[in-house]
Amino acid sequence: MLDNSIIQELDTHLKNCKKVLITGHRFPDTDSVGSCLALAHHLHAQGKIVQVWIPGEQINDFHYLPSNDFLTSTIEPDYFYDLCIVCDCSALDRVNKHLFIKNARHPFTLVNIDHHPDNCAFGDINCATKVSSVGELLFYIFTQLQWEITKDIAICLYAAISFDTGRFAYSNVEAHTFKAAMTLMEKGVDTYSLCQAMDENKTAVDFELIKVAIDNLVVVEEKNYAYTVIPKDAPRGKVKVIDFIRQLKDCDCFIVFQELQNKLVKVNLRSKHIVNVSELSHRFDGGGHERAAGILFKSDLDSAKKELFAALDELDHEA
Ligand SMILES: [Mn+2]
Repeated sequence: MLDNSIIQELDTHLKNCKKVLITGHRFPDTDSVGSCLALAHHLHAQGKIVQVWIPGEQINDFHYLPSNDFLTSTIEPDYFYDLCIVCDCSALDRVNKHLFIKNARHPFTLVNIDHHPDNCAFGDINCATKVSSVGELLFYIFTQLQWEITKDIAICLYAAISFDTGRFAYSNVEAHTFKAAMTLMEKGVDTYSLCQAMDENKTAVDFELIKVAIDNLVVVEEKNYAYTVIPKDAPRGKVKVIDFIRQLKDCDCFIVFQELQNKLVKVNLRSKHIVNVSELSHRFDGGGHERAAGILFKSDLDSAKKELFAALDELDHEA
């Protein structure tokens, strides 16, 4: 999985640091935040000062993760950390407000822990490999270094893995993913309650949003894709629309265009077997995995749609 020398190097730096900043990507998800928190619990137990910084985002959405007050949306400018860990990011600019890290004047070691195939090794220490989730990767790091996996850490890692594998359903699941999940469950994770808190928690507004998504669903049968559009005045649900759309049968590629504001469109991409959505997203400075990726278009909805469909057509012709 990971080179042992890298894991040992990570261990040395974690042992020697005093003050740590941990962060993940913008539009945070449970893999990113769960991984950050698992590391925070470990480092705190080792006597380190730790903050998990998720700037400007809804950190309350992750209430089901034991956070021990590590989680913060703002960081003091004089929080001089000597170690910074970035989880679940292929590049540093995936972090919201990454300039706080990039332009920091004090010396620190930058650690990159990620599972994206396009990771650009931006850290001083790079723990990046292809595995279901950063949660699963951390499970191996914890195991190999014999770091104690407490119940709180197990909850964070299990939630991270469950999220990134669509509750152990996606193509990124391997036999070792289940083994990791089993070991974590044995540490006392109440997987049923956790699953309910993570997924079976939709509000009426979420369902109104799903209604908009279904109303706007377009199936382009001859091109093997389906998409929907969420305009900016749609109900502000938190539900992941793409997870519903992707359940449509006989389609390979799924797209959700979500208008965040004027000339800012977030696009979620999923595919089942054929389209490499990581490659597709790279054409627009996006990123992700072969079967799940995202793009942020700084243009209006119509242009975003046009550009993306043109690129999909091109891929189709290249194939
Ligand atoms: Mn991830």
